[in-house]
Amino acid sequence: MNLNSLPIVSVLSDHVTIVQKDDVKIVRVQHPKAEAGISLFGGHVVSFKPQDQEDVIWMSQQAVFDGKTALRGGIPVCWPWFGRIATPAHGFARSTQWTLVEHKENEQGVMIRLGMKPSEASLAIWPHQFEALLDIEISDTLNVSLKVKNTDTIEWAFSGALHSYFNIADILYTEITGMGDHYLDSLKDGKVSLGGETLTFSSGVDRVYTHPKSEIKISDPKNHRFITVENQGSNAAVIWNPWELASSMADMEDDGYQTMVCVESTLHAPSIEEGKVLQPQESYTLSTKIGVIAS
Ligand code: TA6
Repeated sequence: MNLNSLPIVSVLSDHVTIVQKDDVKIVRVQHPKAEAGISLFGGHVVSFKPQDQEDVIWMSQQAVFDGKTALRGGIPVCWPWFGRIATPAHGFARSTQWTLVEHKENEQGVMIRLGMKPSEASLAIWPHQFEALLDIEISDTLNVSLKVKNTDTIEWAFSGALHSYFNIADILYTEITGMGDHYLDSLKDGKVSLGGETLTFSSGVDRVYTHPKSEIKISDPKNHRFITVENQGSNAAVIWNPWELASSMADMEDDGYQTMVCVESTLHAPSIEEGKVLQPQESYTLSTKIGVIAS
C-alpha cells in the first residue's frame, strides 16, 4: 500500500509520521532499511517494504478505512479468538482502536509499540480484563509480536492469529514449503488430511497446518524473491487463498486472489474454552518474523 500521498497528521520523529486514510490514522515509517505502515485501527500492519523490494504485504484496494470495518489485507490481529468460534469472527482486536505507546529508532530500524485495553464494547463481547501490547520492529525484516496479559482475578482462555496477507506476483507460480504435511481442511469441515511437502495453488485453499516447520517459505518467482515466515508461540500455520470466493467479498477485487496468499501465525483451538489458558498475571506472546531473500 502506498502511504506517501496521504495527508500528514503529525510528525513524530525523523522516521515516524502519522498519516490519515479516510477515518483511520496510520503510523508511517520511512527508514533507509524499510518503509511500513501500521493502522491504529486494529493495530494492523498495512505495508512493509524493505529497501528495493515490492511491498511484502498485500492490501485490498477495496479495503474500507471507515474505522469500523476490519481491514482486508495487511496483518489482522485476530484475538481473543481465531476463526468463527464466536462473534465477531476472529475476535475484536482487529476492529478496536489501539493507542501508540512508544516509538524508537536507530540506524538499524524502527520499533513501534501499540497497546489495547478493555473497553465497554470489549467487555460486552468478552467479559475479561487484559492488557495487550503489539510490538512491530521494522528493519530488513518485519517482526510483529502480540503480548497479552491476564490482568483479571480469574483465569481466561484465548486463541488467535497474526493473519498475514502476503503480496505475491502470481498465485499460479507461487509455491509454499515448510508448512508440514498434516492439516485440517477448513473447506471440508476440518477434515484431518495429509498433503505433500510443497503446496501449489489451482483452487481455493483454507487449511490449518498443525505441524509446521520453524521456517515457512513462499516462493514468489515473478518478484524474484522468497518470503520467509518464522512464527513463535503458535501451534499451527493457517494458509488461505479464497480463489473464486473473492468475487463474493465486498472488500476484495474479484481477481484479488491472484496476487495474495495468507500464511498465518496461529494459536488454533476448536472453541474458546479449549484455547490457551492464562492465569491471573500470566502473559503469552504470539509472534511472526517476515523476511525476504532474493532468488
Ligand atoms: O484464516 C483463514 C480464514 O479464517 C478463512 O476461513 C477466511 O474466511 C479468512 O480467514 C478471512 O476471514 P474474514 O473474517 O476476514 O473474512
